[in-house]
Amino acid sequence: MPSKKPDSPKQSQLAGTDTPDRANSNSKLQALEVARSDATGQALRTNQGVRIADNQNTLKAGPRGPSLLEDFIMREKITHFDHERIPERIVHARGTGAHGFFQSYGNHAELTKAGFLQDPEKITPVFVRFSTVQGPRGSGDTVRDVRGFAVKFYTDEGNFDLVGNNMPVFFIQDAIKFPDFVHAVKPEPHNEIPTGGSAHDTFWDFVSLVPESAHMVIWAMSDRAIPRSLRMMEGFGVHTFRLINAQGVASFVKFHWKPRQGVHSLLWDEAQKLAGKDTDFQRRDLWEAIETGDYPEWELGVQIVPEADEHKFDFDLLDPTKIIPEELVPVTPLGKMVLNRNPDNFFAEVEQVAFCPGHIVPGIDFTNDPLLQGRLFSYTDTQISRLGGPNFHQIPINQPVAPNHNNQRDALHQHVVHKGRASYEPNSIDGGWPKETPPAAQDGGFESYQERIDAHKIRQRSESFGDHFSQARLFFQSMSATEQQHIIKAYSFELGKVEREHIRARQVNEILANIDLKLAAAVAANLGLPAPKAGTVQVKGSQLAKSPSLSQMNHPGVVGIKGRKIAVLVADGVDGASVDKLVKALEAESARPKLLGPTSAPVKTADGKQLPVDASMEGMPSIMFDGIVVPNGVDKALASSGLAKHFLLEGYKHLKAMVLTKDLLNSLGLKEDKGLLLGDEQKVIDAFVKAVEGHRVWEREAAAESIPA
Ligand code: HDE
Repeated sequence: MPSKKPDSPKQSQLAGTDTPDRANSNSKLQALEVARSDATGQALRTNQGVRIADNQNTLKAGPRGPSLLEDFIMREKITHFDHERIPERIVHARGTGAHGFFQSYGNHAELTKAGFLQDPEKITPVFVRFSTVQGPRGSGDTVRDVRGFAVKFYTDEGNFDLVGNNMPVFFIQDAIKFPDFVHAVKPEPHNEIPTGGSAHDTFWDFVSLVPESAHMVIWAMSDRAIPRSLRMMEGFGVHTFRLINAQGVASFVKFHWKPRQGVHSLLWDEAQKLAGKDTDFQRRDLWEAIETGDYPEWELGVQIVPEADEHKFDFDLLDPTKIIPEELVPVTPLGKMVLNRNPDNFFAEVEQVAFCPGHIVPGIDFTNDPLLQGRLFSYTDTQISRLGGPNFHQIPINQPVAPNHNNQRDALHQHVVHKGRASYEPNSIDGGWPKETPPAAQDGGFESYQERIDAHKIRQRSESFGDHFSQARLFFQSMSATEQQHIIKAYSFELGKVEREHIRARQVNEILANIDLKLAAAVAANLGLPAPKAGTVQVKGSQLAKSPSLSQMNHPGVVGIKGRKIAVLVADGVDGASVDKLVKALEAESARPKLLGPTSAPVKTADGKQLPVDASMEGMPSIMFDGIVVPNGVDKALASSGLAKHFLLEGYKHLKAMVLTKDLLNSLGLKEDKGLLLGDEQKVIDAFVKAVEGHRVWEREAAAESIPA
C-alpha cells in the first residue's frame, strides 16, 4: 500500500496557537511527548516492508563464521546509514528552529495587499531558523558572530520568507563580493582554524581592505554579536523592500523584529566559557523556554518611506550597509510573532528548511539593492545541491499551505504522482488547467512592481554608496560608555589574534581612525601601535549626532524576568522554609529557579528532610544564569567550598544580580550594591527582580574588575 502523505506541518502548528497557560503546561508537555514518540505499535520492517526477525545479528556462516553478502537486511540498514548526512549550509550551518504563528495587529491595506497583513483574526503559521554564520554545524552557539534570523510565513497566498539577520546592515554592498567575504571569514584554508570566529588574519585582511565593511564590522564587534539568548535579539530584513497596496501604490520599507524579551547580551568572558561548557547554550535556551511555556514573542514592524522621499536621506536606501535611523523614521508595528512549538525532528525541519529572499507574495516586492538582487539567485541554487535536486519544496517543512499546481515535472526526489496528460500550458486536453490568474487588487496573480528603468549596462558602484564611515561613527557615538568599552575590547581581542602586524595597523589607521579617533587610539594602545592622528578620508558625518535606538540599553523588554534563569544554591543544613519562600517569590514572577547542590545528589535540610536538586554547581555553572540567590543556613557550607566560592565570585564578576546572607558576603570579601542584596524579605526580592530586569548590575563594573575571571 502506498504510504500516507505526511500531514502538512502547518495544520498541526495551529494546535499550539493559544496563549501560554502555565497551569496546563505540564499536561501539555506530556501530550507533546506522546505526540512526538515513535511508539506506533508497528513491527520493525525493511524499507520494502518485510518484517524483520533479528535486528541484532548479521547473517553468518555459523556463529563464528564470515558474514554473508546476501544479508539484504543488514546491507539495506548500513547503506541507508552511510548516506544519513547531507552537505551543511555553506554559511549559517549552525542553527536551531521553532514553529509559531504571526498575527497582524490590524488591517494594513493602505500599505500592502498581502493578505496576512490585512486581517487581525488571521493566524499565519511560521517556522523560524536562527543561526550563526561562520561555524560548521557542530560549532559553538556563543561565538562572536552575526546571527541569522530567517522566518518562513506560510500565508494563504504562498510562502513569504523574511531571511534576515540580528544586525541591520551587511559587510558588502554587491553580491559579487560575497564569495570573497565568506572565504575570508571562514576558517583558514591551510589548517581550518578558527572554528566559529572572525579573530584571524584572513578576515581582518579582507575587511581592512574593504572600507564598506566598516559599519557592519563595528556591529559585529559590539555586544549584538554575543546575544544572551536567541529570544533576546532584534531581527532585521536589512535591505529596503517595497510594500504595494491594492491601488498599486508602493512604499519603501525596512523590516524589523522587536523582541518583547528585550535586547540583551552575554559578556565576552561568559560567551567564551559557554562555548566550552555548553556548546548548545542558545539552542537549549530556546528549546527549554518553549517547552516550559515561556513562548518568546517579537513585534514585526516597518520603517515606511513614501516613494517620493526616496532621495531625502544622506545615504542611499538601496545601500545595504546603511540603516535608516529610527529617530528619522520610526518603526510602525504591524503584528506579532509567537514561537510556541519545538520541532518534532531536527533534521526533517531545521536542517531541511530552505529559505529564499525570493519567496514573496503579492503586496511585497524587491528593490534594486545589488546585494538583494544577488541573493535572489543564490538561495535556490545552493539548495539544489544541498537538498539534492529541485524538488525540495515538496519536503514537508517547505510546503506552502497554498496549493501549488504547475507543469514542473520529474527530477530527483519527485514525490508527487502527477495525474493528467497535459504537462504544458496552454492545453486543451486537461481543460487548459492549471491556468494563469490575472493580476487583480485581491487574490490576483503575482505582478512585479512596474519600476521604470532607463540606463546603460555597466559595472559600476553608485557614487551614492560612497560614504562608509558616517554611520559606523553614528553607531559608536550612540553607545553607552559600557558598550563603547566592550567594542574597544572586542577589536583589541580580535586584532590581537591577527599575526600580521600590517593588517592590524591598516585596520587601526585606515578604518578605525575614520570611524572615531578615540576608538582608534584605545585599540592602538592595546595593540602597542601608535595612535593615529587623523583619519585617511573626509567623513561627512550623519544627519544625527546620536541615535539612541542603537544602544541595547534602551531596549530592556516588556516581560519583566519571565523565563529568566535563577540559581538557588543549596547544601546540607539549608533552611527549607527559606528555599521555599525564595522559589515561590521567583515563580510568582515567572522566572525559572533551579536548585543547585554541591553534587547532583539531594541535600538534607536543617529539619532533616531530603531536598532534591536540579543539578550540581559544576553541571550548571554561574554563566548559565541571570541571577543567583542564597537561602539561609548554608553560609558555612558554601564559604568552605571552592566550587561554590567560584560560582559566587564568577557571578559577581559577570555583574549578576545576587541575594546573599551577611556572613557569606563578608567571607567572600564583597560589598553590597544595587544588585547585591542581603536577606530574603519581600523588599529584597523586589530589588533583586528589578536588578535582573536590568540584565546586569552595570554600576559594579569597576568593583568587579579586580575579581579573577
Ligand atoms: Fe545569506 N545565504 N547570502 N544573507 N543567509 C545563505 O542559503 C547569500 C545575506 C541569511 O537558516 C545560503 O540556504 C548571498 C544577507 C540567513 O537556512 C546562501 C549573499 C543576509 C541564512 C546565502 C547573502 C543573509 C542565509 C546558505 C550576498 C541578511 C540562513 C545556505 C549577496 C539579510 C538561512 C542557504 C537558514 C543563508 C547566500 C547575504 C541572511 C549561500 C549570495 C545580507 C539568515 O544561499
